[in-house]
Amino acid sequence: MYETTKSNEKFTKTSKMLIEKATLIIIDVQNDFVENGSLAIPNGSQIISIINKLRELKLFELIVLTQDWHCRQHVSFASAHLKSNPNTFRFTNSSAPGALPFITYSNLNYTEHNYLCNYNEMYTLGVFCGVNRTEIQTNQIIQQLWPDHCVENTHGAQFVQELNRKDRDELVRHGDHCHSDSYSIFTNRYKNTRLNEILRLNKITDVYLVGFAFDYAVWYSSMDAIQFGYKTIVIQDVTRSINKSSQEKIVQNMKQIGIEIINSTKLLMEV
Ligand code: VGL
Ligand code: ZN
Repeated sequence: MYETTKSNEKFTKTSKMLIEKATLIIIDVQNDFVENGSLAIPNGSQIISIINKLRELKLFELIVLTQDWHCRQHVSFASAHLKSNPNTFRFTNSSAPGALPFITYSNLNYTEHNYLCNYNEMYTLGVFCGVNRTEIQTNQIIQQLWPDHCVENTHGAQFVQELNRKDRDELVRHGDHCHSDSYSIFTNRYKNTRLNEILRLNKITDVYLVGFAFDYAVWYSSMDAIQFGYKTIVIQDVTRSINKSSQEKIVQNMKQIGIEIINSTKLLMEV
C-alpha cells in the first residue's frame, strides 16, 4: 500500500515535470536603471549577481532578456513635451512648465498628439495612435512622464555589463513605439510584442519574472502573463521598485489575481 502510494506520487511528479516548462524573463537590466543611470532605481545593481545564478538553474529551459527601448523624444519623456522643444508633442494650454519627470500628466490634447501619427488601422483595435477610446472621448491621454531613459542605441539602453548573456537567449524590446509608452513586455497599445509567440513556440507554461522595475514593467508584465494563461511567478527579492512605498499594495494586488510571489532562496536552495 505504502509502496503504491509512493510510486503514484512519483508518477504524478514525473508526468508533471514533463509538461511544465519554465522560462526566466530578465526584465530591463539596462544601464539607465542602475546606479548612475538616468532613471536609476535604488540598489538596482544588487540583483545582477543573483540573476546570473538563477539563469543557470536546470528549471529554466529558456532565458528571455528584455529591454525598454525608446526613440528620442519618446512620448513618456518630460523633455519631449516642453514648449521649447519644437520637434514633438507639446502641451496645448501653455502648461509646459508642468511637464516634469515623475508627474502624471492627463491633459495632452489628442488632436495635437495625433497629427504626427498615421495609423488608421488602429481604429479597429480600439486604439488610435497611442490613444485609447476612453482617452479620445475625454480628449486626453494619460501619461506618466519620466526623465529621458533607455534611448535606442545609447549606452543607457544597453544591458548592464555584469549581466551574463548567451547567444541563445531570446531578446524582446518594449516601449519601442514613439507615441505610445508600454510597461508590459507582452503588449503595447497597438500590438503584442514577440514574447507570447516565443513562449508558445517553446511550449513554455511557467513564467518567472525578475528585474526592473517591480512597480512598472514587472507588475504590468506579470498581469499580462496571467492574461495570456501562464503560471506566473515573481521572484520578488530579485526585483527593485522605483517607488518602494507602493510595493506592498502591488504585492497584494498580484496575489489577488493569482501571481505567485517567491524568494530566490527557494529556487537556489533546491539545487
Ligand atoms: C519602466 C519606467 C519607465 C520599466 C520603463 O520598464 O519598468 N519604468 N519606463
Ligand atoms: Zn521607459
